[in-house]
Amino acid sequence: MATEPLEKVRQEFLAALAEAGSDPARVEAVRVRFAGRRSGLLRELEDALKTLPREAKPGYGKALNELKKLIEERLAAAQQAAEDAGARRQVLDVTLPGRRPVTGALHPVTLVRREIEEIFLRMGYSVADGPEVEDDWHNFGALNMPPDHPARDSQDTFFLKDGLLLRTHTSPVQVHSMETMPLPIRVIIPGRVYRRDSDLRHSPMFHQVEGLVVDEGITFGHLKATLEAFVHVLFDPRLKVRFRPSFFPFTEPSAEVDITCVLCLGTGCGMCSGSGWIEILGAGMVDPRVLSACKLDPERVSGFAFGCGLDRVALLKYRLPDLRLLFSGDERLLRQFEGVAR
Ligand code: 2NM
Repeated sequence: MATEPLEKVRQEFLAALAEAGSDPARVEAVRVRFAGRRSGLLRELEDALKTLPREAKPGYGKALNELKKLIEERLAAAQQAAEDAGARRQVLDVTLPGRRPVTGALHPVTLVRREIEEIFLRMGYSVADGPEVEDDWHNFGALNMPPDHPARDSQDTFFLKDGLLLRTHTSPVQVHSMETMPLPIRVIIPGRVYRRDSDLRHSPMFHQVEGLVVDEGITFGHLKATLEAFVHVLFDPRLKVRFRPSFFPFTEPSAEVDITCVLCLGTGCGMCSGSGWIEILGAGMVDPRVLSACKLDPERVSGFAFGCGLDRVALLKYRLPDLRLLFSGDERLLRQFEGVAR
């Protein structure tokens, strides 16, 4: 039979290809040997067609075309397999440098909260928390805010049903502490607070941290030293701390506390409106009426308390330009805090 050489080549091809496996170089060698344009075996078989007697040509030609088709198809499949295997080898290349896993980042407010907690824990305080939904007594009444006090105005407070409200400060937790903790009391209370206020500098929800110390013999001197130590550890030991007389219903005397501007260190800049000072805390001696309301004897014990806005501290600490960034959920802000794990 004239087609015998075709069958031989077919079997050789299949054997060679099986042996080449998915090694790209060996698959290529098989291609050159069988389907190479200049000297491949297929080419020789084509040339042989011309030398056949006329009656043998149609049968040979048909078988040759089938063989060509088979070789082309099997080669293409083997080349694809070799390529896939190569890609898999690359995926598994253990010598490649590792890819950094996507990790979360702590929110700047969480970072400063934890930092502040740590500072006060080292000074012997404990961290307390309490409900965000409070009653009138804990948010206002016990804090020496009579019913007609402007801070109770519905402009500021989110009132709920059944006499409940969203706490406007974390002070109600201080009230709970005084009602339940044994002396000496040393607590700080970080948490969310709510006020009906929303503009460039105010968010209806913001974060506060308040502190409270109650014991026999607590003085304004203790308050000053505590807040100075706090500011020096949190920001910078070079900062000055200034107490300005002020008024809060729940403390007497009361003060607003300024620190040297953290941006210009006192020379005056946009951040401090040229004054060199930034207000960061309110503080004072717990009013005797508040102590009495919490069943403590103002003749026997005294205390100091302070409060500050965590969000503002986060802006100062991380030099962020806008309060609204903190609540925008913008990943680009958070990405900058990746790896600032604390
Ligand atoms: C402030 C400023 C001054 C404060 C007072 C009390 C309590 F419960 F002891 F009376 N808690 N927090 C206080 C005092 C809060 O925030 C600006």
